[in-house]
Amino acid sequence: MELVKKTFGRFPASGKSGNPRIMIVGIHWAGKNFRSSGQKDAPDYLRDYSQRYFFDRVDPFDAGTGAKISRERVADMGNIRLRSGKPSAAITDEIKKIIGNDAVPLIMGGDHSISYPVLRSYEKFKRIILINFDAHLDYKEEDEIRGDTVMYNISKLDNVACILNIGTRGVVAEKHFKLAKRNRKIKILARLENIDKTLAELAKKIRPDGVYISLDIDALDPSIAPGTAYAEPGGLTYGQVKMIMESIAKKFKMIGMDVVEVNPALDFGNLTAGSAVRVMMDFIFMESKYEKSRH
Ligand SMILES: [Mn+2]
Repeated sequence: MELVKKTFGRFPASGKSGNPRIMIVGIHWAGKNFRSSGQKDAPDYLRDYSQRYFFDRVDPFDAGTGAKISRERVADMGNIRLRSGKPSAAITDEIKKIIGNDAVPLIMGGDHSISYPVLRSYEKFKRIILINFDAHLDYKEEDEIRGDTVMYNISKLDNVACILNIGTRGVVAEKHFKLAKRNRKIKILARLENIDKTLAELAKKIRPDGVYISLDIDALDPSIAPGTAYAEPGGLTYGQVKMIMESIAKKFKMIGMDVVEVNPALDFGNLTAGSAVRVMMDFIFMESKYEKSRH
């Protein structure tokens, strides 16, 4: 790991606090994305923006939900040192260590391809539900791990029982969409108001031992997240994502999250950074708020 001077939200850097539950990690990797490679700059861009919080001095409190956490609960581990040629192995190794300590990784990508080496680290979980907030299904049936093939490849992992897509709306080749629908692990949430019912059905059917959230920032509406390579109108509002996050936290053990595809070079007035950082905070709040009420 490479420690950073400016930590996310000014939370303690790794090693300086006792036994953090949430470990923030940056992965500055933009894989084989042909549209742009700016996603690799996102981790430190989001950290810069998050300096407006002062969690080195005050405990985070969300006036919207009443959630409060101790700042000792979170640590910023810095960025994963990517070995040249083998970034994917380095990612899997580092995330495995975090999971091995019973901590929850909160990851800043990077392009969407990073979710594959991350999910591969979750060996100790056997029936994961992956909630994929994304305008696209990222489902091309090709073995090379890229942003547009990542969910196909994750669907082949034994420990991932289901991928629930939320925010799907991009203009794509119908062929890939049809192939995705044929895969019994892939689900698409058609109507947001059905979220609680859908989660309840999945809980019953799969009995997951953990839920992992992947947030491709293009799931959000471009009016609040323009800084991404494949922005599509008609996306989720911040409030919708927050509501869904709370629904997930009430029901399931949250085992990790990534926020991917933020491209600082395409951002406008820090809007994308503001949305991404706030959703990350909500993950921290919700994971903590419902920790004791589950199971
Ligand atoms: Mn994606």
